[in-house]
Amino acid sequence: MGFNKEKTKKLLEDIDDLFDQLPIRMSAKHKRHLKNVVLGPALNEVRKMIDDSRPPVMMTVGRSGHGKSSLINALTGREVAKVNPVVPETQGSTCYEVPFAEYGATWRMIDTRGFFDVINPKKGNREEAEKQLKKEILEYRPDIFFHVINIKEIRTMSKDLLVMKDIRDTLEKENIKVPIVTILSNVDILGNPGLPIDDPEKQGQIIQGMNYLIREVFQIEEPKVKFLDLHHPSRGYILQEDHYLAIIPLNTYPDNLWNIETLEEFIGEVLPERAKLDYLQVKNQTAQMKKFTTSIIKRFSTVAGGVGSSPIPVADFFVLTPLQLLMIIIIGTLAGKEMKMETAHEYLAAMGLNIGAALGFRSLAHQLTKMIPIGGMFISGGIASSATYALGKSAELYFFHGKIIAPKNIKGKLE
Ligand SMILES: Nc1nc2c(ncn2[C@@H]2O[C@H](COP(=O)(O)OP(=O)(O)OP(=O)(O)O)[C@@H](O)[C@H]2O)c(=O)[nH]1
Ligand SMILES: [Mg+2]
Repeated sequence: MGFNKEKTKKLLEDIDDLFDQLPIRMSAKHKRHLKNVVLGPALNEVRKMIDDSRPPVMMTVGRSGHGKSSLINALTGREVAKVNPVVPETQGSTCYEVPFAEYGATWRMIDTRGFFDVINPKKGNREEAEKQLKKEILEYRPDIFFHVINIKEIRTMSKDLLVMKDIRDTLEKENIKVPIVTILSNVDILGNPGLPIDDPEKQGQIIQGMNYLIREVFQIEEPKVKFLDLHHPSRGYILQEDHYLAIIPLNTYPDNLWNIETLEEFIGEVLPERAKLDYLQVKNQTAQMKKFTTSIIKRFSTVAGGVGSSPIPVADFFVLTPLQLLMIIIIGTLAGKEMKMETAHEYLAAMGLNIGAALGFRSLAHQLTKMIPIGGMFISGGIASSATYALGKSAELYFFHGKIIAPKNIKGKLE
């Protein structure tokens, strides 16, 4: 599974070869033209998607023992960061490159320590902490930032929270976005530790904690709050007027994880596009992946429309098949299949096409064109693009939902 760079390179070369083997009678000049306007841009699109993508960068801050390392482990699902080690006095960070070999993805997790432990109300070391932390932020440029606070100590943390807000505000003036999520950890031991987290009494205490933050610490009088989960306010808020400053309560204790999925989903929504692929593949979030798929289908359909600059005979519709096969494989890969030709075979076979393992590309291409609704003698750009769109949607329904709906029965059009 996954888009590792080597596999992508190989697949793009194979697709390129396929184009050269196309059984078409058109002139070499025309064929070259189509390669330049249709296949070339599609291959570049995929190359760019893979080359541009980079690991998501996530950073934790917070007081010692509040659960920063536990959060990193809960998110990655591994023991990446040491939990509860002997407390050293130095400030600084550890950067963990976390490989997910099975997806060809990597995450960069930065576990900081000590910044806030120096903020002492009497000594007032706030400036020093702020300066240090800014330096680290500029060095690592996190896509998202987790300020971890033990919910039981929330009433003594206002200084830390305001420091974070200050840092964010000053960096934003310099056009550096620092999306902060305030994590309220240890909700399991809030109130009566014997009660389950979903107990109404505990839920009420969690909500009180979040409201306290908003009203007493950030001093927002009439907060416009969006619940991250409509049916469960206790699962977290986004402060709307405050540029997705989110508050998410969690239990990151390994045996009793609670609400991690709300945070995971939120991360998937706010990461920059380039960092999404590596994140979403690992987290396998169907809703976000489908958004990605939709944009791929649209791009490929638009590119397929490029044939229209010179309408081609229906018999030569083959020219689009390398592009369409590539699209099918990409959609399959986004849904968790392997990035190789067999993934397209699997889809075509599921659609009832006769694809024996021994069949060569020529018959594969032929079968594919049979499935696509086209009327008339010539294909214009519009038809090429709507046919490609229908094929993409059909592949999406198959790979993401296991539904078998032929492209000609796809409703809805490319907007
Ligand atoms: N019950 C409970 N325990 C937690 C939770 N999060 C962390 N812990 C425990 O709290 C202790 C400290 O957690 P760490 O993740 O090491 O905290 P840290 O912020 O990384 O601490 P430093 O590395 O010292 O700065 C460990 O024993 C964790 O198991 C939580 O949500 N619930
Ligand atoms: Mg730690």
